[in-house]
Amino acid sequence: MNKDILDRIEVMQADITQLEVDAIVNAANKTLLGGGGVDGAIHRAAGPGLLAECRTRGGCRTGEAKITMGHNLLAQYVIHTVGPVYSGKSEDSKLLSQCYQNSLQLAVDHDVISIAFPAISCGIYGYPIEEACKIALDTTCNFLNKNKSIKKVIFTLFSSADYQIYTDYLKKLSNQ
Ligand code: AR6
Repeated sequence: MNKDILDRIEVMQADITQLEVDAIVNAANKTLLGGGGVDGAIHRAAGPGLLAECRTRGGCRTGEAKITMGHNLLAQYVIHTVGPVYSGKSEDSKLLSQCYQNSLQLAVDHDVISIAFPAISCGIYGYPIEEACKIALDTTCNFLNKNKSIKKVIFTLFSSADYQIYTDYLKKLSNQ
């Protein structure tokens, strides 16, 4: 994998709500009206203004993405995307890839230079982290190869086990 692309990717064990980036991505649900997991943490940190803005968005389909302001977060924007509920069918991977692709495209459309992702679908929605990690990194590398404007994509993992899976796959890509 091209070094210029890998240099724009970072893996971090952190709470995504604390990151000072242009945009953070939320693993939301179709209502966009908040929930548990990272969605709940983002809404708590952003304050009630985020929910008020989300109410105006009319929900979001699986695989698609919508953007709001970051409100009380350090990030200027929140990009809300809805990952698939893991079913083991082949369409899962297509939809998860679309989440990354559509979030990155929305970021570019809003002149975002730095963006952080959580492991979309890997909590409540049950996507196996090893498979999801490959989809996240492969889709992002393809996108960064075609688009030069985003300078930093941070993959934020909560647990050290998930962090290790991402780090190992990134290392594998850098040896290819
Ligand atoms: N920072 C970074 N990662 C986090 C944080 C955080 N603050 N909190 C959790 N994670 P999940 P999903 C990790 O369940 O599977 C919500 O109710 C977590 O360890 O948040 O896409 C929505 O409203 C896991 O690896 O999202 C939907 O109904 C990853 O973030 C549903 O959950 C994603 O876990 C979406 O489920």
